[in-house]
Amino acid sequence: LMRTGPAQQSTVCPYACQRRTTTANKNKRFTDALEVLVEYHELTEIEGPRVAYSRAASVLKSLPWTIESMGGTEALPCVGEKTRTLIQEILQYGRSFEVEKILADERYQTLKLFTSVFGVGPKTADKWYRRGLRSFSQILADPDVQLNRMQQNGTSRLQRVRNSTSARAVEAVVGETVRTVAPNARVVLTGGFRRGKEFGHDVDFIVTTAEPGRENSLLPLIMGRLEEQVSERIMLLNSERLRLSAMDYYSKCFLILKLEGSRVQGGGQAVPAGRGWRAVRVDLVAPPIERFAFTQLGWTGSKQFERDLRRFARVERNMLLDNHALFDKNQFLAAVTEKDIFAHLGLEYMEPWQRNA
Ligand code: TTP
Ligand code: MN
Ligand code: MN
Ligand code: MN
Repeated sequence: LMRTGPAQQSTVCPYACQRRTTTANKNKRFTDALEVLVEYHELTEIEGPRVAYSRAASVLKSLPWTIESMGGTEALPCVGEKTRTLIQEILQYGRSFEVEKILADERYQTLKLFTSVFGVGPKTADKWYRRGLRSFSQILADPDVQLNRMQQNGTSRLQRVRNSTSARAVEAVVGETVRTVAPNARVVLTGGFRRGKEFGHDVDFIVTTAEPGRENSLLPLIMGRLEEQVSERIMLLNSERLRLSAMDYYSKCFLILKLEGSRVQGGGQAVPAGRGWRAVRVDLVAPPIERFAFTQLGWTGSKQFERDLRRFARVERNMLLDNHALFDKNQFLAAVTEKDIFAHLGLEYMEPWQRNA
């Protein structure tokens, strides 16, 4: 059998943490379709296909060529029969019927709308859907639905696509605030914008100080300062301090900042979309300085890159990696920089912009 296509010339590694994946995705038409399937299974909380489709999408994003025929696709790791059928369908018809069906599905559309609110997950969204609710106005009008403060602000049309221009504006504001309250503290950008993404749903920062134990008092200070700063430039609409999350125990806050262009709006309540301002979701995390490298590696993402990095550590190295530490058996492997962690794992270093898996 004669096979064509670049797949045989270069081997594609099975783990995302071994592939250099930039934002220049040459197979967007396939990965967009796969991501609808990922999202559908996420919203309906079906784990198996979600994992399989995310891995397949991640492999296609890393390819330095565009798939133009089925030749060679069988050699790609993590690309199974269902994904190959999808690729074939898109090559042949320009679209996938399964994906189109999902996109037209009322339940999918409603769950997607509801989970776009910060603080609303698939469970809450599904509960509202089963109550017959289909829109934000119906939710707000339902006397039996209780929204917490974060969800209330999230429903007020605050979620907007952010480009790196507003990411830099947020960086300036957060940096200035931190310099005011803690001149020795350091703020570094992490998350999607550190990976060089053009759009994101929030801006992520790590805040550290060299003074041991000080990291836990940093965020309350920063939050306090931001709360005072209701000025023409910035407004804190909401904040929630969260210690425990599924991913790490560091002191953190998830907040919404208002970058002001013209007018100041009052209160922590719904603000009508006016001219010249943007509401931006911001995440701050404050690890102890000796865990900085682990936090930076964990918070830079992408999520698929992180999943595969941890899986690689576990399956290929019998080590345990998370946002706090790397353990080989019971031995803690210290790291000052991300490069140290890649080296401990026996992996080639990946620059942040190569982690867009
Ligand atoms: P996100 O901000 O959710 O994702 P992103 O920046 O890659 O993309 P976007 O914001 O545009 O949607 O998370 C960034 C990384 O932070 C992600 O890899 C997961 C990690 N993270 C933790 O490790 N612990 C946490 O508590 C949270 C909230 C995120
Ligand atoms: Mn996100
Ligand atoms: Mn982010
Ligand atoms: Mn985030």
